[in-house]
This record gives sequence, structure tokens and C-alpha cells, in this order.
Amino acid sequence: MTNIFTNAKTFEQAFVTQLENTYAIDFKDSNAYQQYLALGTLLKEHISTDWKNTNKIEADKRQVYYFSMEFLMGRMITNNLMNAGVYDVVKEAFTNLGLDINEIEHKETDAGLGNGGLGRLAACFMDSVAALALPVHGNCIRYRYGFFKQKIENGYQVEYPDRWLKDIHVWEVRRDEEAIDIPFYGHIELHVDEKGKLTVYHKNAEYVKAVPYDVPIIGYKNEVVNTLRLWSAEPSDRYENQGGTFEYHKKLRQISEMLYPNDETDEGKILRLKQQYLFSSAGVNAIIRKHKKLYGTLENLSEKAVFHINDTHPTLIIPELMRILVDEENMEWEKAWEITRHCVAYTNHTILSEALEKWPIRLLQPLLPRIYTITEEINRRFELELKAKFGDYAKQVEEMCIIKNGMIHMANLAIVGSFSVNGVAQLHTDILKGIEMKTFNDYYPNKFNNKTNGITHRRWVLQSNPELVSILKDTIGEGWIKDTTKLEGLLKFVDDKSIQKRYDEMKLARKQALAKKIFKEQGVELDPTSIFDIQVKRLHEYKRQLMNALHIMHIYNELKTNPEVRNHFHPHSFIFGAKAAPTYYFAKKVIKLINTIADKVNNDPDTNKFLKVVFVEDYNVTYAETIMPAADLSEQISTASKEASGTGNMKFMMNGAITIGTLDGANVEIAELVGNDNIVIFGMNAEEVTSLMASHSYNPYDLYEKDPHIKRILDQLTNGFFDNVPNHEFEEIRRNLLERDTYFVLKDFRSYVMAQAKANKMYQNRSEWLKKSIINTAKSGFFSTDRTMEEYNRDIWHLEKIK
Ligand code: 26V
Repeated sequence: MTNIFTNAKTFEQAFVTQLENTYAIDFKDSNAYQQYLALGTLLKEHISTDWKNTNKIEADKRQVYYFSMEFLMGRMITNNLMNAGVYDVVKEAFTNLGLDINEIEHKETDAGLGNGGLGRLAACFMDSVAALALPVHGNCIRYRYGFFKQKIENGYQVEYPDRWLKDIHVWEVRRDEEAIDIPFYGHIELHVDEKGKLTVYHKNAEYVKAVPYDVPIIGYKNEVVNTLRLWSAEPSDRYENQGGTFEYHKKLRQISEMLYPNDETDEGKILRLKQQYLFSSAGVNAIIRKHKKLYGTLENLSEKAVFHINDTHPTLIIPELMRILVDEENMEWEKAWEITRHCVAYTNHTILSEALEKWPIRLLQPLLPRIYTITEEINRRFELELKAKFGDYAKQVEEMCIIKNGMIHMANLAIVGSFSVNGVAQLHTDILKGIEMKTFNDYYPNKFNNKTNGITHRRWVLQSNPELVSILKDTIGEGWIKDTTKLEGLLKFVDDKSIQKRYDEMKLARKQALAKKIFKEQGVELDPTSIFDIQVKRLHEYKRQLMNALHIMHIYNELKTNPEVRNHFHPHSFIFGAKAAPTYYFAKKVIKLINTIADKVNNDPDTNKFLKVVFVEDYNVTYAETIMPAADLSEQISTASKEASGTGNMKFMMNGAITIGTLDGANVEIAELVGNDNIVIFGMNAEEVTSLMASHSYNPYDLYEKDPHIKRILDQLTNGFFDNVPNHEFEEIRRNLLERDTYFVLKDFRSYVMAQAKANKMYQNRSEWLKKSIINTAKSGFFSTDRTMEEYNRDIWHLEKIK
């Protein structure tokens, strides 16, 4: 096949031909969407040989299958063009044809197959493993509706369905021939023959056909193409007791209908359990089928395959593997268990106990009868082992057992059934090992390990910040793209006035781009020379968007009542982006509060030259590409010990923002890398939070009484200060803060106000600020997922790179 991407001219011809042939129209009559599809189709064809070759080369190699219920991919077109090394050719050809490549890129819908950090991390991992030529493939669900679209109506969040697949998904390849029937419900019959051989029959099952759609993951200019496999639920051709077929069809299609828009809280929905089993079972069975075809046996499975589970959502692969080995392969339990345990590795992403998954037996048992009995047997044997060691009534037995009080504890199952358990930042891992999962860590001293998260610098700098790319090129060259530790080379330039100037110009350009987008979409005008202070992440109480909002009220009060303050306050734009789970009442109230503050502040002529607030609608990956490079200040203000890692903090840092934050998650590592002068840390640390919680001595009301600023703000929540909402609108927020304040917003408030004041002052010393900004980029190389993936590979996966 000739390479049409060798130069602009050949590509131009191929592109025009493709368009005209596909749509039977003249090129000049084609629209941007058709042009996007033509480009995508040509690129997919272009990489198909590499894709096929990668699959061939990898076939008998050890591989990793990354099971994740979420892959928050965003748009793939730009990433694909750049990684395939054809972006410039296409851009030139489009210019010649009078087309705008940006407009065409924007025709792709954002693939929102994830909630937030956990899903975006999986997407960054996929980009890095391909770049590093590691044979790692994703497994997920092909949700017909991704994460909901958010509209703000009258200040409130309203959710709309995300119909990302309504148009053609140009990258995917449907593989009918690899579809797999998955049984649900029914009952199990066990048959033991004269020789004692056990046969298991799953009777009266309702089968659902899982159909894989493969999406290519293109490595950065290295001819490697890995696979992200998305499973879709369809009617099976096996009609065993399908009952009313219409009902059956309706019900089963729901399985891959939509992504659950909750993170952190477990709603215990049966449909979510079906989703989990569908993609876990289908994924494992497809891999096993391939393995058996190649080797004729599963005895060597753990040499050739690692099933990495992203949080506990795919934990059912453990009993599923056992089912296959024991029931289908007639393997002895002990041997099957040995293999299973050596195949599975687990990553924990949260310490919030409400987010640890538990499934009630009464839901799981009828839905997955065989999986349940296997889980019961895993638990029975494990309890025997524990009792033998600790005694029948030891607390270790109670703590570590998998099934208790009618619930199956998925994290316990994942720990027991895996060879590696990792946390996602040093502090998080320390808390897992030393507190939350201490008993397990004592029992399995070598199982727990840390792998600090990262981000792919290819999407978050190379693709999103052209001005920074150009500065880097002129200072340290292009080596950082392959090896981000080379960013440290920038340290030589921190005092170089011409480079500081270019950093200043870079930020201004990125801030202008964001301001332009916000103005276009929401009509709010931001001054690009003001400090862009940004908090974008899911809305959660522990992330404390509320503290940020209360601080804005405080600043407003100060500017309003004390005009002298205006003389030394650098104008400040506070930007928020956040989606609340549709059922999370309190979080939605916080959104309303932020919008109410914005309304008041932005429309006050006394202050609005100094202070602007905007809540961007529908924050998603595509939006983040404009937001991350545009921040001066990165808000990472969670209650210490609650944020496992955070990854937005890393994106901001790499793009030269200074973090204002608590010593939580990966902020701790950011602080260590940049040093105290180049970050603004405030508030209680994790230990202080933990001991304050344990002492039950915290009384937020005291702070209200003692601190007049806090009193003023809390009173303003309900005293008519906001004249466009009823007085009771924020009553629950006020009450919550005064009576509980679970996340210590008031406790840390004073310290936050001071940190903010410090940052504002710091910003005004331009040269010093720019220096800090450069240092932040220079030290951010550690946070590339290339480093994270190298560590996973070195310590957990042990894969050979694809040659
Ligand atoms: C948990 C649950 C619980 C059951 C209901 C549905 C559901 C859906 C998603 C999750 C995962 C929440 C955990 C999570 O997203 N953790 C985030 O992971 C990031 C990547 O490691 C990390 O940076 C964030 O700090 C952490 O909150």
C-alpha cells in the first residue's frame, strides 16, 4: 500500500478522492463533518498494517489486559494524527485546500466513557504504553451514552444524555466473529461421576451476546498500535428460556446503554453488576480462547497474561477465571487458584470507605449463581487459612474475610485474589499500608506497592500548548517528548529574562484562548491579565469547591467594604468546572452557590474589575485541553488524606501553573519536587486531619463565633445578601458547615485565606512568578505516565517491549 501521508500533495489527492467517492459529491460541496470522517477513515487505513503487525508480533508474548470500567478518552483525532506522525502533512494539505484543521478536529465527539480521574488515568495509560511499545490492551464497555452533558439552567446543574455514538465512531472495528455469550440468572446443577469428576451445568440461563469493538491506540511515532476493546451487549442467538423476547431485548440492551454517572458512592444497582460481569467475563474469555488456540493449555496462563484491574469494578474476573479453570478445564482448585492469583493485579484509587464496593449476596447470587458459589468457596478457604493462623475469633479474620453480613467485599476479594495491590500516590499508599488496609499489609507484606499517577504529556502539552512546545524546542530541544526528565534542562533558563518573557507570553496566549472560549459559550468576559485561578474536577465535598467559593465571598466582602484593599490586590478570575453526580444533592447546591456568587460579583461595578467568577458549563476532556494551559494558579485543596492522588494537579503543573493546595495526594510529591518556594501549601496535613477526626473534638461553631470573617460569610448565605435567591436556598450549606463540617472547610479557612493572599502578592513580582512557573514545568517530568507505566512494568507486569 502506498503511503498517502508522505507529502501534502499526495495526501490532498487521496483526501479529495476519498470524499468524492464516499459521498458522490464534488469536494467543494463537502462539509466539515464529511471531511472529518474522510480524514479518520484514511488514517485508520494508514495505521491498519501497523495494527495487524503489532498483533502478530505480540501474539506469543506476555501481555497485559487493563480492565477498566472507564476510559475517558476525549477526542482521538488530534492525538492519532500526531502519534502517527502525519499531523503536519495533513495540516499543510488542508491549508492548501482552504480547510481549517481545527474546525475539522472539532467535528469529533468527545468520548466521555468515564467519570473523572480514574477514567482519564486509564486513557493516559493507554497513550503511554503504546508510546513505550508495551503490549498492553484495554477492556471496557461500549456505552451508548457516555458521561452526561451538563447544562447550567438558572444556576442549577441539569443533566442531558451524551449521545456520542449518534454519529459514526470512525476509529472502531466491530468484530462479530469474536462475540461471546454471557450467561445470567438460571441455576447450577452439579454432577459428580463415578470417578469423582465434577461437571457443572448452568441451567435456564439468560444469555447476552457481548460483541467487541476494537479501537486502535497509536504509539508515538513507533509503528506500534495497541487495542482498546469495548464490549457491547446484544441479543444472543441462544434462546434458552429467554421468556418474553421483547422484554429480554429491552433489558439486555440496557447493559451497555449508559455509564453510571456516580463515582465514589455505591448505589448497588443490579444493572451495574451486570455491566461489570459482562465486560469482565467477555474480556477474560476472549483472552483465554486466544491463549488456548496458541498453547492448547492454560497451565502457562500466568506467564503470558496479566489482568490488571482498575479499582474493584472488574474484580469478578477472579471468580470468572476460577470458573473457567475449574469447571471448564477440570483443573484442581489449588492449582487453579495458584494460576489465578498470579494473573491478577489490582490498583486501588480511593480511601473513602463509602467508595469501597460491596455487593449484597441477595443481588449477586441469583444473577451469577456459579460466580457466587465460587466466591463463597474462595472465602471459605481463606477464612480457614486465617483461622489457622490467628484463631477462630481473631479480629484479623473478621476484618479480612470476603463475605460478611450478607455482603461481598470486593476490595478484599481483589487483594486476596491478586499478586500486587498498588496505591496511586505515595501518601495514599502509605495510608493504605499503615491504616486502611494495614491488616492485609501485615498479612501479605510484599503485595502492596506504590505507583504514583501521571498524565500523558503528549496530550496535555504537545497537543494542548503550542506556545510552550515552541519554548521547549528553542531551549531544550525535542528530547523531552521521548523522555520527560529532560524537562529539567529548563532549570538553566529560569533566570533568563527572554525565556521568562516567552513564558509570560505563552500564558497570556493560553489565557486569551480560554477567555475567548468562555466568552463565546457563556458570554462572561474575563481579563486575560488577571490571575486565572482554576479548580476543575468532579464536585465532591472532600475536594472542597465550597471552601474556594466561600473565599471568593470573603474577597468580595473585602474589596467592597475596604476600597484600600483594591490598591494591592491583583485582579483575579476564579474559574470552576465540575460535574456533580445527578443524585448528589449537596454537591448540586454548591454549584448553585458558585453560580449565585458569580452573578452577584460579576455584576457589581464596584468590584468587577478586580474579581470575576465563572463556572464553565460541561467540563470535559476537550474543555480541559483549553483550560489546563491557561491557569496561573491550580486549586488542589482537598481535605488532606482524602484525595488519593489527583491528576489535574499534574496537568496544571506541567503547563507552568503554581499549585495552591493541601499536602494531599500527589500534591505532596509536587511540593517535594518544586520545593516550598514554588508552591503554596496551607491547611492541616493528613496526620492532623486523622487525629482531629479520631478525637471527635472539632466544633465548627467555635470558629463561627471567633472569626468575624467566617461569621459574615456564613450569615450572608441566608440573610438576603444574595438577592436573587430565596433566603433558605443555602440553608443546608450553612447548617452543614456549622453542625458537621465533615471536611474541615472552616478549620482550614483562615489558612487558605492567607495562602491566597500570599499567592496574589507573589504574582505581582512578575519575574519571580515566571521563574516559579518555569520551575514547575521543569520539575514535572516525573508526572508523565511514561514514568508511571515504566514503573508498573518494572515492578508488576514484567513485559518485554515490542521490537
Ligand atoms: C467508584 C465507584 C464506587 C461504586 C459506584 C461507582 C463508582 C465509580 C467510580 C469509582 C471510582 C472512584 C475512584 C476514583 O475515581 N478515584 C480517583 O482516582 C484518580 C486516579 O487514580 C485519583 O487521581 C483521584 O485522587 C481519585 O479520587
